[in-house]
Amino acid sequence: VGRVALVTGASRGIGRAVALQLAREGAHVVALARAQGPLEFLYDEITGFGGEATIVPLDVAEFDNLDRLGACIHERWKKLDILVGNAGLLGPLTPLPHVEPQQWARIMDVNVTANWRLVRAMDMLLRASDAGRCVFVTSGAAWRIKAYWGPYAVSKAAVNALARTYAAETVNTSNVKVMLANPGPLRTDMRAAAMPGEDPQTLRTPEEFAPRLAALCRPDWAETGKLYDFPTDRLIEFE
Ligand code: NJP
Repeated sequence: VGRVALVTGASRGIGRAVALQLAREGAHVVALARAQGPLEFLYDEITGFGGEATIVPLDVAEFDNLDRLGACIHERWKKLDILVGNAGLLGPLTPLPHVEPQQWARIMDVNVTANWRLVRAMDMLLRASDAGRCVFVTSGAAWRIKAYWGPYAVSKAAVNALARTYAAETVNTSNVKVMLANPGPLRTDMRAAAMPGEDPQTLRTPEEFAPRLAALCRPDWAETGKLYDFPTDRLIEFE
């Protein structure tokens, strides 16, 4: 069996580019998102160049389904080599007092709790790999605080803590490495929704970022608990 990679939010944007990159590098990509049509399109593209993929049309916030997905991956491969927690939601850009409770709950479910549920469902499978690699896509919004980005910033700060905690829990007991990746502004639907006046042509693309993220997933990647910052092309250590 070759390397098996689970990528969330693979139907478009950054996740789609990462799924294609990992498939080109020889991984069997398990591509998860809600929209089935774009996933089928991705499947055709990957198998078209001789790659391997399995598509999973799922809402990442349907937590029981993540446990079931873990059971399916266990049954088929007995391991997971790469987990990319990329699915994310921008949520409302509004002052904190105006955020609706359901909006707050949804963004935490999708951006934070789903990633913890993935860790919970995939931990044994990542440890069963001889070089388990886990990358969570975060955002500079977590530390470059500005008005109206509250729910998103809070959710990404939580993702940072989640990844670093998982790194601390795996560092001495497994071959698992856990990284954060900050894409910076990239030409995607999410960025266009956040910055409607911006010219997308001025932005770098998910296809430029994907090889850098894929490098964090290679078996020879040795770092854990750090953040790869694409805008500066630097590794950032905490503390
Ligand atoms: O976002 P977008 P990006 N269950 O909206 C999926 C971070 N980031 O590629 O379900 C399952 O184009 C959705 O699929 P679908 C950002 O925070 C970005 O820009 O079919 N999947 C789609 O595939 C996020 O964490 C920038 O609608 C769900 C994907 O997620 C990651 O990068 C800068 C889902 C979202 O595609 C990808 O963002 C930065 C659910 N409930 C951080 N909800 C940037 N673009 O500039 C959504 O610093 N998805």
